[in-house]
Amino acid sequence: MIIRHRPLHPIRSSEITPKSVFDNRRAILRAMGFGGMAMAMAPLLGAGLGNPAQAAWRPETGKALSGTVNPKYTAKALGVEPTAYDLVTTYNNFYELGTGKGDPHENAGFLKPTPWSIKVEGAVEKPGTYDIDDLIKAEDIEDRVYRFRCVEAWSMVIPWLGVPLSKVISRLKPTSKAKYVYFETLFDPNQMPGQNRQVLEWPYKEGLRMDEAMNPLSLLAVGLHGEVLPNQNGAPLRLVVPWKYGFKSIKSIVLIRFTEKQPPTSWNEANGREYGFYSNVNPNVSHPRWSQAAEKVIGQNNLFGLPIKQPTLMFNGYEEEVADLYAGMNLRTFY
Ligand SMILES: Nc1nc2c(c(=O)[nH]1)N[C@H]1C(S)=C(S)[C@@H](COP(=O)(O)O)O[C@H]1N2
Ligand SMILES: [Mo]
Repeated sequence: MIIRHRPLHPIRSSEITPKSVFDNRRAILRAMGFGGMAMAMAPLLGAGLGNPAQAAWRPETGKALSGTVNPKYTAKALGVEPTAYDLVTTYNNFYELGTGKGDPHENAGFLKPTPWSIKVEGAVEKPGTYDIDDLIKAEDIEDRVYRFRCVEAWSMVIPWLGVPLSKVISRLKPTSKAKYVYFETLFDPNQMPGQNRQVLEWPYKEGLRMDEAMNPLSLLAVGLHGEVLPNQNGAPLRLVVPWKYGFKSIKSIVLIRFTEKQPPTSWNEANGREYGFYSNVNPNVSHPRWSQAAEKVIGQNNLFGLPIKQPTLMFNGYEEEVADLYAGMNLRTFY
């Protein structure tokens, strides 16, 4: 979306503690009995969300994670192959970890997704600070393959593991005043070195209208390609709204607020003429600086090694499931 920069820090992923060493440390701590401490604290954090004593479900970064396959959203149902793991995890937009496509992968080691808590506030009956293990229930995790379309006119197909946002919201019980839900990403320049520069007003913010949030397509992702979510993809918890441009899918969420008024969003705040609140994928409405009619398919090249382009679909192909949300709205005005 903006100019390219050099990676922000000299530390490479390879210099970060190897996973085997890390796993071993954890095993030693567990053997010493420290593992039980998290269990003892769970009831405090989980108060109000039922089954509070449930053990932490979340494996460490890079470990296998599975979910119930949702037959509506499989690669077969889409008729396309998922984008390779290496591309999904090395070609990223995550400005907190750098503005170049390779920076988030390079700087991923700064982010510490464990422990992680999420503050819930505003027009809601069950506000509080929840540990991720209490907010996301293992048995709710689904395996869903979604199309993903960035506003920069490229696309991927990503096999997510996540919980329908509607399930989490229903348990938190928003009041009748809640018309929108607003999200914020972590603000911590030590974990997110990109925040040392004011490329956006930090923290990153996004929001949805309540009916968009409650649409069954909206997902809170905790994994991809059968693994715990890699840091560069927004660990440990990020939004996925597949009928909207990628920037709506906010990463590394630490705050969920239910509001009466339409909340501010980062890209709209940065440039309201180019990025609206709705940001529905729409091949008929050009971005002021480029067409949105087609998209580069990441990972698919032609005989000359050039990226294949394909036509962009209305609502990114999810028209049947979401068009009703915008009945009567002029999609040129509400872009
Ligand atoms: N916090 C935060 N969330 C973010 C972004 C970001 O810079 N910071 N980039 C957005 C954009 S523009 C896109 S296209 C997607 C990219 O998600 P991916 O890297 O997992 O493919 O994340 C979105 N969420
Ligand atoms: Mo994007």
